[in-house]
Amino acid sequence: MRVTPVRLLSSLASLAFAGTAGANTSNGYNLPPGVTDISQAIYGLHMEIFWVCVGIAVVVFGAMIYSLVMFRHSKGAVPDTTMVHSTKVEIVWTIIPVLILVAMAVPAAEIILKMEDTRNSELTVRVTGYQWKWQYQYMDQAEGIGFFSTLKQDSNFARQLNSGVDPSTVPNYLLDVDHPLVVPSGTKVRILLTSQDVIHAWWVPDFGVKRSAIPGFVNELWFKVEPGKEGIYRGQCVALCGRDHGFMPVVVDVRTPDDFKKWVEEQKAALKQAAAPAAAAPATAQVVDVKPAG
Ligand SMILES: [Cu+2]
Repeated sequence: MRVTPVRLLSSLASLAFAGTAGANTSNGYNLPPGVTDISQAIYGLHMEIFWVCVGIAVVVFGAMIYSLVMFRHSKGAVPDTTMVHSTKVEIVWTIIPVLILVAMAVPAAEIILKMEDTRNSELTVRVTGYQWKWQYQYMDQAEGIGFFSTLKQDSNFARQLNSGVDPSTVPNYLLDVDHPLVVPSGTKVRILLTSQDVIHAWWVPDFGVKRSAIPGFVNELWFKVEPGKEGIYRGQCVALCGRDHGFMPVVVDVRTPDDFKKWVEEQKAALKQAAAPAAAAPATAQVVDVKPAG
């Protein structure tokens, strides 16, 4: 197969798309701007720093190329040795990069502080990583609701060796789950993140959040999806956690606060119904249960 420039470009583009892991707001070439204040601040900072880098490259390479062309040997240029070990030059080319770094560190630190501020959250969800699935347990107004979130059946079937299924025919292949995390928009959602076995990491690119889930530790993160940006957002486990690391995606279903309230009521009603037969069991069964052993 001949490698034409067009073919090369298109395969590079598909690589870039593969790297975005289902991010809804990414164009495939850049970070996704995302749907939260934090993700947009991260994107803005990333672009600012990018243009600083472009500026530095233009100045440095411009001076270099200009010097190479204008003062080349064939033009009879004579090396100027007066600048070697010049204290003045050393000071200037130390101070300028330091100033640039400090100027970049200030906005970066501001955003990091904002990311770490989990105060005044309105909904907390405990998220636990397992080989190879996620568990979501709600607190606050959705206390009592909890479930496991595992890879969707069609993806799980298609991924098996010799399944005979073409993965490209499976919608959201390896990026869909049976039970997504459901959260309300316009609400500060705090995630308490841990793991039951090995280190995992919870990542949703469009929320600008990614943190390790470590056994024995609880890490915090938060996000607040802007109203009007409801929808399905996808991410992945991003800490190599064993054989099926690639098969424990993260799916977040963002709904309006009203729809979320409805969902919570439905879940609670279902929980009550599931508990009902046990409560209605004959009293004799309970007597047997409490009999002391021996
Ligand atoms: Cu994992």
